[in-house]
Amino acid sequence: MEDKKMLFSAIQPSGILTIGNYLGALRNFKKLQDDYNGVFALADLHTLTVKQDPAILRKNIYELTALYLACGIDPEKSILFAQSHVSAHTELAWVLNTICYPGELSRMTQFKDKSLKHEDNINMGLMDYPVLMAADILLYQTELVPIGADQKQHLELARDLAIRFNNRYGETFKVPEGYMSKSAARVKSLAEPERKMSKSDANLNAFISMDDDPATVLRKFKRAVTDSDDKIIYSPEDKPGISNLLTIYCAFTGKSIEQAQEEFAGKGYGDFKVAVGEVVTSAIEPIRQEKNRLLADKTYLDQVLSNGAERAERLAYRTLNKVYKKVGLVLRKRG
Ligand code: ATP
Ligand code: LTN
Repeated sequence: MEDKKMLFSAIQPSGILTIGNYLGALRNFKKLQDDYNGVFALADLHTLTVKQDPAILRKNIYELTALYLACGIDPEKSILFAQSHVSAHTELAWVLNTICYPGELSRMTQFKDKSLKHEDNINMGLMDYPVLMAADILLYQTELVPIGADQKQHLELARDLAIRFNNRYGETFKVPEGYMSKSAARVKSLAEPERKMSKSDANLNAFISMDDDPATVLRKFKRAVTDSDDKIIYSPEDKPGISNLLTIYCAFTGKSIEQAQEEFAGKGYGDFKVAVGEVVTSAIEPIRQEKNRLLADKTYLDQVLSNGAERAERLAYRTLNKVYKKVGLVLRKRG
């Protein structure tokens, strides 16, 4: 790989992604891959921490691979692969488990939230999730990790584990920094604009999925919850619905909130919602079509993942072997 800093990020193939995931994650990945050696994973093992239908998971893995590519991740420039294809991830997670304390994991916000949400399936994997995530990151001597605000605590743990390991066994891991894009919109639900837009929302009208066709996008925006005063003004406290639509409009057009307010001064919510629907459609429809084109060619997608895994593996085992040596394991002699 080129002499650039390493960047790692991952997305779980746990459903069809929303425009929130696109603006908060995928769109930034595409931009960052030019300045860094990008390593992008499908965090497929992480998805097993909540119940999955195997057939749907398999489909989602291909969907996400195709979506990564359709959003502009270049498999020549960056490494795109599935976490489960590189066993060094679970191997390093095991070693990191031995220096991580249960209290560090049981107090994680995501663990607490997901335990409440999935009361019938509070499993060890759900609790250990951040250690596997730390292994993902540390294997690649990563310097930068683009993440959403919800993953900040997990990144902090990855840093703590890296420092703890380095102190105990000698310099081994780079200590990664988080990257939260300032322009990354925090997209809210269209049905309850106080809450974030989430792909696992039971109400399908609450989110725009990257798989929604233009008619669906328009229909969902027309139904989006707004107040009744018909003024297009940004004020998240008093007008969360309209403010969210303004955020989305600006994120997709690159306009400032002031410019958008000016553009729609004197116009009603109806016109504005149609305009939001149009800018969103014109950005995501070509991606959707390209994704569907790629999805029809599973052989190509398998090949991309297989090449990615091979390249990822080489880097990952370099770090894992170093770790095994440092802790006193004897490396297997081959041949
Ligand atoms: P789930 O609904 O299954 O919990 P999610 O839609 O919240 O999932 P994740 O898979 O947890 O999404 O997140 C992938 C990435 O997408 C996160 O790191 C985060 O940066 C980004 N992201 C998710 N939701 C939003 C949002 N509403 N606005 C901006 N970015 C988001
Ligand atoms: N937990 C993350 C996905 C994820 C990740 C990672 C992100 C798994 N491993 C390593 C950054 C770095 C999520 O759900 N967004």
